[in-house]
Amino acid sequence: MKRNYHFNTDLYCITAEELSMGRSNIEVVKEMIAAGVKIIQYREKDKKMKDKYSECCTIREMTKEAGVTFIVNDDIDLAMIVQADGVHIGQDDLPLEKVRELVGDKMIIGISTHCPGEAQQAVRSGADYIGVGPIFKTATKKDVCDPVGFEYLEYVAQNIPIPFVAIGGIKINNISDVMKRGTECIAIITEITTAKDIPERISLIKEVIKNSIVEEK
Ligand code: TZP
Ligand code: MG
Repeated sequence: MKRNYHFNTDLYCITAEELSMGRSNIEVVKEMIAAGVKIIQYREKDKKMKDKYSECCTIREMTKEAGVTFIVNDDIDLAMIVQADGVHIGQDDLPLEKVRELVGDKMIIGISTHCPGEAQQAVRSGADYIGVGPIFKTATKKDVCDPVGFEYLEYVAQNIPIPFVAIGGIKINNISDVMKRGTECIAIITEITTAKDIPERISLIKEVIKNSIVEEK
């Protein structure tokens, strides 16, 4: 039974092909892996399931070979079929307990949360980690709610006993503000997928994260 999930990294990367400057999800994932990213989520809202399946099969092979944790967004069946390491769900998806019944104890379940009540419920339901956001305004996610701000982030850092990942509008210039609130892991989409040189951008982000943590010591 796997119940002690911990992020073994401070950077969680997510795909967004339409915001990847003409590059495919596969190309972007390849660059993320080459840059040393340890957890990657496949997030694809507009493709047919058969195309998502095909991409996820390839990404599963790539991530397995590199020892990278692979999470599939939204689609529980897809995550199971490609033997991803985990699935990430939202508040409007199937109840987490029911997702757990489907995927079993070995698969990681993450859930997006926006307020203390949702975070507490996620813990009670057996989530392995929660998403906390959007921290800042972001145009990447459609139908996104207003930014939750630092107050909720600080609440989670101080009160929620499972790992969390801060997400939404995180850029080079605000990473240290996010890390200062007790964040151990940040999730980023466009600050990485829109970069001309993805490995260079990732190494800069890692540097900024490292320096933010050092500042706090
Ligand atoms: N969930 C909350 S905000 C968000 C998701 C998937 C989008 C984050 O994208 P970006 O480009 O890092 O703001
Ligand atoms: Mg979702």
